[in-house]
Order: sequence, then C-alpha cells, then structure tokens
Amino acid sequence: MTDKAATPLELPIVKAELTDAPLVPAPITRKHAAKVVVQLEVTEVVKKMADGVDYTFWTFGGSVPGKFIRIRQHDEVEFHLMNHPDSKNPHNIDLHAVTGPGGGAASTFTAPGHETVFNFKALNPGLYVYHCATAPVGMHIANGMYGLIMVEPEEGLPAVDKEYYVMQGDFYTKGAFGAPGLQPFDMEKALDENPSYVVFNGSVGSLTGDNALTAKVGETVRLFVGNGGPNLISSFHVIGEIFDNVYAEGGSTANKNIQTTLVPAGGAAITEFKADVPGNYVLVDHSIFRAFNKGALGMLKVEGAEDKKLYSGQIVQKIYQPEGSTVQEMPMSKTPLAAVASSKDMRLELGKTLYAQNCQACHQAEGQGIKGAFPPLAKSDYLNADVNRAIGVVAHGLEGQIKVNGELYNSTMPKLKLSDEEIANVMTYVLNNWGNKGGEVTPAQVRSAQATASSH
Ligand code: HEC
Ligand SMILES: [Cu+2]
Repeated sequence: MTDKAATPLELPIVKAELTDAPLVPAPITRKHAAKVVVQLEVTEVVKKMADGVDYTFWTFGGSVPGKFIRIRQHDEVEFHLMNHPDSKNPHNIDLHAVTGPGGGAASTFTAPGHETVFNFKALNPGLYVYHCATAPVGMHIANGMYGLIMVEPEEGLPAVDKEYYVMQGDFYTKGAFGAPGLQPFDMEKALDENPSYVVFNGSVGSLTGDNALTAKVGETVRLFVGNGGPNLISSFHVIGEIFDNVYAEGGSTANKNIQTTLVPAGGAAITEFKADVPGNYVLVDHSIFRAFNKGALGMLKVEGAEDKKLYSGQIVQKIYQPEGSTVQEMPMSKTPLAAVASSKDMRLELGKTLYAQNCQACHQAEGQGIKGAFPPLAKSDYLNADVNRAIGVVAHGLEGQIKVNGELYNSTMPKLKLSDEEIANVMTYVLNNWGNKGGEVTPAQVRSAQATASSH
C-alpha cells in the first residue's frame, strides 16, 4: 500500500465534506486550488427499496446514491477508496471527472478490508457521475454503486437559495414491483433492461412525504441531477415548473426555459428555477409509467404566499353545451349526461371504469397506493371509518396531513370533476373491493355528505 502522496507544498490541504442525498456540501468559496482529500468507504448493506421490500445495496458511503463530492477546478484530489472488511466483493471507482485510465478504476481495485489511494487533478469543471467499474460492471451499478462529483468552475456557481442532490437509478429484482421481502438481483431482467423499480435516491418514497424537498416562494432552487442507470435514460421533469437554466449533461452551457431534460445513464444535469408559486411539485421521470408505477417520483413542497396573477387555481367550472345552447354554472347536485345506475351491480360496473380512469394512476390498480405519496384505498382505516368523510375527499379534493393505516400522508389529492352519480358509483366500487367494508353509496348520500362537509 502506498500512503505517501506527493503533496505540492504550495497547496493547502482540505478534507472533503461528503454528504448523503438529497443534501450537497456547501458551495466552495476558496479562490485558489487546494489539495482535497476524499475518503470514501464502500459497504454492502441491506436497506429498504420500498415499503416491505429490502435489497442488498452496494454503496459508496452507506447509501444510494453515493456521497456527493464537491471540489473546484484545478484542485488536486487525493482519493482514498476503502472497502469495508464485511464486504463480499472487491470494488473500484471510475470518476467521470478524472482524466486518466479508467477514470481511476485501474488504480483503485480494492479487496474487502483494503484501501487504495490515487491522485488526480480536476482539469474540467462540470457535474460528473462516478460509479464502480468492477466486473460484472452492470451488476455493481445495478446494485447502487454510483454518485455525483461536482467540479465547480474557478469563479464558482451563481449563488442560489437551495441546492439538492437527486439521482435516478433502475433496479432489477426477482419479484415484481412491491413483492415483499429481501429481493435478490435478477440478471435476466437487467439484460432485458426491464427494471422492477426506477427510483430517485435509492428507494421508493425517498423524496416524498416527510422526505420531500422544500423551498419557499421567491427562493431559487438548484437540483444536481444524476442518472446512475445502469440501463435507462431519464426524461427528468418537475411537474408545474419550468427550468430557467439547464446545464445539459452537466456541462458549462446553460439552456434556458426547459421543460424536460434528458439525463443519460452515466450522465448528469444541473437544473435551476425560481419557486414562484406555492404548492407541491412532483419530480418525475416523464417516461411516466416509471413515475407512477415503478417509483421514479419525488416531491418539492413550496411554501409561501399565493399570487393569483401567476396562478389562479380553478376559477370556473361549468357545464359545456356546444351549438349555442346556454352555458350554465354546474349545480352541485345535478348529474350531467353520465349514465345513471339502476342497481348496485350496475353501480359497481360503472364505478370500475371510473376508478380506472380517475383514481388508478395514483391509488394503483388494487387500491394499494404508493407508500409516502398516495395513501391506500385497500383496507384503508381512514376510508372505512367514515365513508361520508371519504366522499367529501373525492368531491372536494384534500390537502394537508392525514393518517391512513398508521402512515402519515401530507400531500394533495386534486379536486376531480365528477358528478354525484359518478362519485356514488366509484365509491361503491371502492367500498366493495380490496377488503373494504362493502355497502352502496347513492347520489343522495353524496349530496348530503357534501352538504355536511362544506358546513365545517
Ligand atoms: C393525482 C393523484 C390522485 C388521484 C387521481 C386520486 N387521488 Fe385520492 N388521494 C390522493 C392523495 C395524495 C391523497 C392524500 C391527501 C393528503 O395527504 O391530504 C388522497 C386521499 C384519498 C382518500 C382518503 C385517504 C384514504 O386512503 O382513504 C380517498 C378515500 C381517496 N383519495 C379516494 C380517491 C378516489 C375514489 C379517486 C378517484 C375518483 C382518487 N382518490 C383520485 C391522490 C389522488
Ligand atoms: Cu463495485
């Protein structure tokens, strides 16, 4: 083991601050180069992939993605890679910020219980991915061995109010999405590029509920976005925001006014925007089944005063009657042209379709919800304890904290444009499925539930 690193005397020595996602180290204020010492430890650990689902992750620093490293252009880095004695595999590191063979991989092959050291000079500024490059490389990456290193330009990055670290990855488990227990890696699915999970920051729900990112109205936000892959390209998007700047592929040129930015496997992007309007903003891979069905969904909560000029909220909801017929406000209790159920069976049938069209994207096909984002309707204690309250939720939408089956949710259910008849049908369907208590909801009950709900 070589431990003496030729330290040019003129450079001050700095120990790198390393952070776990979604946090990033403080911006660099130095106006000169330094000798930066990075100490990164590889561990193989069982952690949560999703509610009730565990996975043996291989990590740079204990979690996925690996520690965020922040240095300055022209810094000389003394890089230490330690592999924990409990590891079962050798590992190494390829940093895309390195100019040199294998990005460091050739110099860092490290057996369990060993440490390797190499030096490199950061020649180019930018946001770079690092990853393990030990064979089988795909498997090491698929198990979570990636992270980001930011090489700030000499002049630094423009100041912003909030900075966060978000990194996407695709995971291949023997069981399907949500199948419980400790899930082994599935090589066949990985070869087919058919992940069971696509997530931000290593697990389903890592950026939702209590883990949501936060900002205040008026603040500027910078997201350091990476994609570890191993296979998928991310169409990174924040629902309801426009990126003022995107440093595409982590480089030095800012594209302006971007809706969705492509983040390649083994690539990165820096996105910046101002939080102008309060509310919940959902981070997604806009290959949208990945977001709502495989986990690639996070949330940014923006708090502060509303500005109705920027965003009014819904101001009108009317019946639309073309061909010159008079347009009228929709009365709360009138059912427009929708089919009217004449029996409970018919209600169940109509409700099933309504559920698929209006609810399933969030609450999922079997009403199981998505942990941390969308509460379950299956065996929901919240629903079964008070059906009228649940009718109110569907009729008016819901914001604020609720507890469902012991889990807290603090999110937004939108107000849906459903008639009393439709609410009766979909609620009857929900109540008679997935272990719920049964019964029939009639349009009359929907009307009276709404009357009570709006009176407090
Ligand atoms: C865009 C996503 C979305 C859609 C679509 C949606 N919901 Fe929700 N729903 C939520 C969220 C989020 C909550 C929790 C709100 C909170 O945290 O305050 C919720 C809460 C609920 C609750 C109360 C909590 C529980 O689990 O019992 C019920 C009942 C409910 N929704 C029923 C429905 C029905 C029925 C539909 C379709 C007609 C529907 N939702 C459509 C997101 C959605
Ligand atoms: Cu490895």
